[in-house]
Amino acid sequence: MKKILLFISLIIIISACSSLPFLNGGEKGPFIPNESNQFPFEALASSAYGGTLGQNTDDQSPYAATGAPDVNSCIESKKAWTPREQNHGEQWIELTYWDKVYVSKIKVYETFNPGTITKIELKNGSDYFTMWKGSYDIKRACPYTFETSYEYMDNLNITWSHTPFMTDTVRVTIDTDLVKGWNEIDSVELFGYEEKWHFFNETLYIG
Ligand SMILES: [Ca+2]
Repeated sequence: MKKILLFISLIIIISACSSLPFLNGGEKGPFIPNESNQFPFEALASSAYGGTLGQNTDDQSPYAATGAPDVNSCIESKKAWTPREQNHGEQWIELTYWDKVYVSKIKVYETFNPGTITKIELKNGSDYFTMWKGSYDIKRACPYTFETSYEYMDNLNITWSHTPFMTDTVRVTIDTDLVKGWNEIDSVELFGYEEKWHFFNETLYIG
Protein backbone atom coordinates (compact mmCIF):
# COMPACT_ATOMS: atom_id res chain seq x y z
CA MET A 1 0.00 0.00 0.00
CA LYS A 2 2.82 2.38 0.96
CA LYS A 3 4.52 1.70 -2.35
CA ILE A 4 1.33 2.54 -4.23
CA LEU A 5 0.94 5.81 -2.28
CA LEU A 6 4.58 6.70 -2.97
CA PHE A 7 4.06 5.97 -6.67
CA ILE A 8 0.91 8.16 -6.81
CA SER A 9 2.73 10.99 -4.97
CA LEU A 10 5.58 10.79 -7.47
CA ILE A 11 3.16 10.98 -10.40
CA ILE A 12 1.50 14.06 -8.85
CA ILE A 13 4.86 15.76 -8.27
CA ILE A 14 6.07 14.97 -11.80
CA SER A 15 2.87 16.25 -13.43
CA ALA A 16 2.96 19.42 -11.28
CA CYS A 17 6.57 20.07 -12.30
CA SER A 18 5.86 19.59 -15.98
CA SER A 19 3.27 22.38 -15.90
CA LEU A 20 5.72 24.86 -14.37
CA PRO A 21 7.65 27.17 -16.68
CA PHE A 22 11.25 26.25 -17.33
CA LEU A 23 13.81 28.86 -16.46
CA ASN A 24 15.77 30.32 -19.31
CA GLY A 25 19.47 29.57 -18.97
CA GLY A 26 18.89 26.78 -16.46
CA GLU A 27 21.13 23.78 -16.47
CA LYS A 28 18.74 21.68 -18.53
CA GLY A 29 16.79 24.40 -20.24
CA PRO A 30 15.34 26.16 -21.99
CA PHE A 31 13.12 23.50 -23.48
CA ILE A 32 11.33 25.14 -26.36
CA PRO A 33 8.99 22.48 -27.78
CA ASN A 34 10.21 20.86 -30.99
CA GLU A 35 9.10 22.49 -34.21
CA SER A 36 7.63 19.82 -36.48
CA ASN A 37 7.28 19.86 -40.25
CA GLN A 38 4.67 18.05 -42.33
CA PHE A 39 3.67 17.58 -45.92
CA PRO A 40 -0.02 17.34 -46.92
CA PHE A 41 -1.88 14.09 -47.58
CA GLU A 42 -5.04 15.59 -49.01
CA ALA A 43 -5.74 18.49 -51.39
CA LEU A 44 -8.54 20.37 -53.10
CA ALA A 45 -8.23 23.18 -55.63
CA SER A 46 -10.34 25.72 -57.47
CA SER A 47 -9.32 24.06 -60.73
CA ALA A 48 -6.74 21.66 -62.12
CA TYR A 49 -5.23 20.92 -65.51
CA GLY A 50 -4.84 17.28 -64.62
CA GLY A 51 -7.18 14.48 -63.62
CA THR A 52 -9.62 15.44 -60.91
CA LEU A 53 -11.22 12.01 -60.48
CA GLY A 54 -8.31 10.02 -59.14
CA GLN A 55 -6.02 10.80 -56.27
CA ASN A 56 -2.82 10.59 -58.23
CA THR A 57 0.29 12.55 -57.42
CA ASP A 58 1.55 12.59 -61.01
CA ASP A 59 -1.32 14.06 -63.02
CA GLN A 60 -1.11 17.81 -62.23
CA SER A 61 -4.20 17.45 -60.02
CA PRO A 62 -4.33 19.01 -56.52
CA TYR A 63 -2.97 15.66 -55.24
CA ALA A 64 0.24 16.34 -57.17
CA ALA A 65 0.97 18.89 -54.40
CA THR A 66 0.67 16.29 -51.61
CA GLY A 67 3.68 14.53 -50.12
CA ALA A 68 7.23 15.85 -50.03
CA PRO A 69 8.51 17.93 -52.98
CA ASP A 70 9.33 15.64 -55.90
CA VAL A 71 9.98 18.03 -58.79
CA ASN A 72 12.91 20.10 -57.43
CA SER A 73 13.75 21.83 -60.70
CA CYS A 74 12.30 24.53 -62.94
CA ILE A 75 10.22 22.34 -65.22
CA GLU A 76 6.64 21.79 -66.25
CA SER A 77 5.84 18.59 -64.38
CA LYS A 78 2.94 16.21 -63.84
CA LYS A 79 4.10 15.99 -60.22
CA ALA A 80 2.99 19.57 -59.42
CA TRP A 81 -0.49 21.09 -59.12
CA THR A 82 -1.33 23.11 -62.22
CA PRO A 83 -4.49 25.25 -62.50
CA ARG A 84 -6.69 24.37 -65.48
CA GLU A 85 -5.74 27.46 -67.48
CA GLN A 86 -2.79 29.79 -67.87
CA ASN A 87 -3.21 33.49 -67.06
CA HIS A 88 -6.72 33.04 -65.71
CA GLY A 89 -7.06 35.11 -62.54
CA GLU A 90 -7.03 33.86 -58.97
CA GLN A 91 -6.86 30.15 -58.19
CA TRP A 92 -6.44 28.38 -54.87
CA ILE A 93 -5.33 25.08 -53.43
CA GLU A 94 -6.28 23.83 -49.96
CA LEU A 95 -4.09 21.24 -48.27
CA THR A 96 -4.71 19.01 -45.26
CA TYR A 97 -2.09 17.56 -42.92
CA TRP A 98 -2.10 14.66 -40.46
CA ASP A 99 -1.52 16.66 -37.26
CA LYS A 100 -2.96 19.93 -36.03
CA VAL A 101 -0.27 22.38 -34.92
CA TYR A 102 0.17 25.94 -33.69
CA VAL A 103 1.59 27.20 -37.00
CA SER A 104 5.02 28.83 -37.11
CA LYS A 105 5.97 28.73 -40.79
CA ILE A 106 4.75 27.79 -44.27
CA LYS A 107 6.91 26.92 -47.27
CA VAL A 108 5.43 26.76 -50.76
CA TYR A 109 7.48 24.98 -53.42
CA GLU A 110 6.84 26.81 -56.70
CA THR A 111 8.39 24.81 -59.50
CA PHE A 112 7.25 26.53 -62.70
CA ASN A 113 6.67 30.23 -63.41
CA PRO A 114 6.86 31.14 -59.71
CA GLY A 115 6.00 34.44 -58.03
CA THR A 116 2.20 34.22 -58.11
CA ILE A 117 1.25 33.65 -54.46
CA THR A 118 -1.01 36.42 -53.12
CA LYS A 119 -2.36 34.93 -49.89
CA ILE A 120 -1.71 32.19 -47.32
CA GLU A 121 -4.65 31.30 -45.09
CA LEU A 122 -5.04 28.89 -42.19
CA LYS A 123 -8.38 27.27 -41.48
CA ASN A 124 -9.54 28.04 -37.95
CA GLY A 125 -12.86 26.30 -37.34
CA SER A 126 -15.10 27.50 -40.16
CA ASP A 127 -13.06 30.70 -40.62
CA TYR A 128 -9.90 31.38 -42.58
CA PHE A 129 -7.15 33.32 -40.85
CA THR A 130 -4.89 35.31 -43.20
CA MET A 131 -1.32 34.44 -42.23
CA TRP A 132 0.24 36.38 -45.09
CA LYS A 133 -0.95 38.60 -47.91
CA GLY A 134 1.10 40.64 -50.33
CA SER A 135 3.71 40.46 -53.05
CA TYR A 136 7.34 39.33 -53.13
CA ASP A 137 10.38 39.38 -55.36
CA ILE A 138 11.61 35.98 -56.55
CA LYS A 139 14.72 37.63 -58.07
CA ARG A 140 14.22 35.56 -61.23
CA ALA A 141 14.75 32.33 -59.31
CA CYS A 142 13.07 29.13 -60.50
CA PRO A 143 12.20 26.90 -58.78
CA TYR A 144 11.38 29.24 -55.91
CA THR A 145 10.56 28.36 -52.31
CA PHE A 146 8.20 30.94 -50.84
CA GLU A 147 8.51 31.14 -47.07
CA THR A 148 6.51 33.01 -44.46
CA SER A 149 6.82 32.85 -40.66
CA TYR A 150 4.25 33.82 -38.07
CA GLU A 151 5.26 36.46 -35.53
CA TYR A 152 2.97 38.53 -33.37
CA MET A 153 3.62 40.93 -30.49
CA ASP A 154 0.68 41.25 -28.10
CA ASN A 155 -0.19 44.21 -25.87
CA LEU A 156 2.02 42.84 -23.07
CA ASN A 157 5.00 43.02 -25.46
CA ILE A 158 5.14 39.25 -25.63
CA THR A 159 6.32 37.99 -29.00
CA TRP A 160 4.57 34.84 -30.19
CA SER A 161 6.28 32.68 -32.79
CA HIS A 162 3.22 30.57 -33.56
CA THR A 163 -0.48 31.11 -34.15
CA PRO A 164 -2.79 31.18 -31.10
CA PHE A 165 -4.89 28.37 -32.60
CA MET A 166 -4.14 24.92 -33.99
CA THR A 167 -4.90 23.89 -37.54
CA ASP A 168 -4.30 21.11 -40.05
CA THR A 169 -5.51 22.99 -43.14
CA VAL A 170 -3.69 25.57 -45.28
CA ARG A 171 -5.03 27.45 -48.29
CA VAL A 172 -2.70 29.04 -50.83
CA THR A 173 -4.12 31.57 -53.31
CA ILE A 174 -2.24 32.45 -56.48
CA ASP A 175 -2.90 35.06 -59.14
CA THR A 176 -2.14 33.33 -62.43
CA ASP A 177 -2.10 36.70 -64.24
CA LEU A 178 0.99 37.83 -62.29
CA VAL A 179 3.42 35.52 -64.10
CA LYS A 180 2.69 34.33 -67.64
CA GLY A 181 2.60 30.63 -68.48
CA TRP A 182 1.69 27.59 -66.39
CA ASN A 183 2.10 28.31 -62.67
CA GLU A 184 2.87 25.10 -60.80
CA ILE A 185 3.12 24.20 -57.11
CA ASP A 186 4.97 21.03 -56.14
CA SER A 187 4.15 20.93 -52.42
CA VAL A 188 3.35 23.03 -49.35
CA GLU A 189 5.19 22.38 -46.09
CA LEU A 190 3.62 23.15 -42.72
CA PHE A 191 5.76 23.92 -39.65
CA GLY A 192 4.45 24.23 -36.12
CA TYR A 193 4.27 23.16 -32.50
CA GLU A 194 2.07 20.79 -30.56
CA GLU A 195 2.29 23.07 -27.53
CA LYS A 196 2.11 26.82 -27.07
CA TRP A 197 5.20 28.57 -25.77
CA HIS A 198 6.52 32.08 -25.22
CA PHE A 199 9.17 34.03 -23.36
CA PHE A 200 8.24 36.60 -20.72
CA ASN A 201 11.01 38.46 -18.88
CA GLU A 202 13.47 35.93 -20.32
CA THR A 203 11.54 33.06 -18.79
CA LEU A 204 10.17 30.38 -21.05
CA TYR A 205 6.53 29.49 -20.50
CA ILE A 206 5.01 26.39 -22.04
CA GLY A 207 1.30 25.82 -22.46
CA1 LIG B 1 4.61 17.18 -55.98
